[in-house]
Amino acid sequence: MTKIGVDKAAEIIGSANSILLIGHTDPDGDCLGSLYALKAGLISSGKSASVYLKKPLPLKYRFLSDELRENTDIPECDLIVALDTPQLKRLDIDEPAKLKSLILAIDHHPGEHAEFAYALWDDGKSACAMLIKALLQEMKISITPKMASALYAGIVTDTNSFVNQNTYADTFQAAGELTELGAKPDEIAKYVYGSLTPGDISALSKALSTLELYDKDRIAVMSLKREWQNEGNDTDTELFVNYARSLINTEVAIMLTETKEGVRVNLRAKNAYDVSAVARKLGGGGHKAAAGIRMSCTLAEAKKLLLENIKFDD
Ligand SMILES: [Mn+2]
Repeated sequence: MTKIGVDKAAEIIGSANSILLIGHTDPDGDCLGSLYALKAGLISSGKSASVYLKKPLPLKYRFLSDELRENTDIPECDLIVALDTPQLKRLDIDEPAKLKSLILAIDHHPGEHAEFAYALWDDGKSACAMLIKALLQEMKISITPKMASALYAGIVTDTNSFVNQNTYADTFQAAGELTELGAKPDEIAKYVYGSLTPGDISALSKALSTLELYDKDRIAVMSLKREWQNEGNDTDTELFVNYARSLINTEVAIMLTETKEGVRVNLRAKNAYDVSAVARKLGGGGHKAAAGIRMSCTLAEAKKLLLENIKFDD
C-alpha cells in the first residue's frame, strides 16, 4: 500500500476513465454521502462512474436516491475507489478478494489499509466526506448544492451532530464551506433525524425495555429481537444506541439488533474507552467512539462475548 495525499489521489482518479465506487457494509451517512458526491462529481467531469450498493437506501438517506440505487453490477473498470473503510473485507460486496482492478482507498478510520494499492487516509478527519470534498476541490470539480448536502450529511452523521470526540475546528470549517455551497442543515436534519416510522418507535420502546447495566453501570446494553421489528426487518436502529449512551454513568453503550444472519452490533463510547479495538478484535471496525460488528450468533451469545471483551482498568 502506498499512502498518498489529495494531489496524488486526484492524479490517479484523473487518469482513470471508468471507476467503480464501493463503500463499507451497512453503509452509514458518511459512506453514502461520500459515494453520492464522488459519483456525481466524476460524472460531471465526463467519467464513467458507478456505485456498487447491495441494498436500497435507508429511508433517512432517500434524498440521495437520484445517484444511489441498489446496484450489484461489477463492470470492467480502470479503478475501484473503496470508501470509508480500512479493510477489504469490510467492503459491501460478497467476495472483495476477487476484485481485479487497482483499488484506491479513501478513508478516515484507524487501520493498516494494507490490502489496497493506494490509500488517501487521514484519521484526523471527522468524516470521509471531508476527504472527498478536498479531493473534488483538488480536481477542480464544482460541488453542486446537492453534492454539498450529501457531504454535509456525512459530517453531521459521523460526528453525531458535532458532539462526538472527532469534532474539530476543521469539521466546522468544512461544514461552513459546504453550507456556503448550498447544503441546507435544517433539510438534512429533517431527513436524517426525522425519518423514523411508527414501527421504529414501537421497536424503540421494546429495545428500551431490555436495557441492562453492567460493571458499575459503565456498560449499558439494549437489544432488539427480529419479531419486534418492522415486517421487512429494516428497523432503523442506528439512533437507538444513543439512549444507552446518554445514561449518566455509561462509558460504553451496546445496541444488539437481531438479523436474519445473526446480530448487528452498534457500539458507542462516551469518554476514553476505545470501542474500535473491541470491534476489530471481534471482526468489525470503526472509530474509538463509534464502531460496529456483524456476528453470526444469537443475541445472548453476542452479549456474553461483548461483556467478556469490554474491560476497564479498575
Ligand atoms: Mn466515516
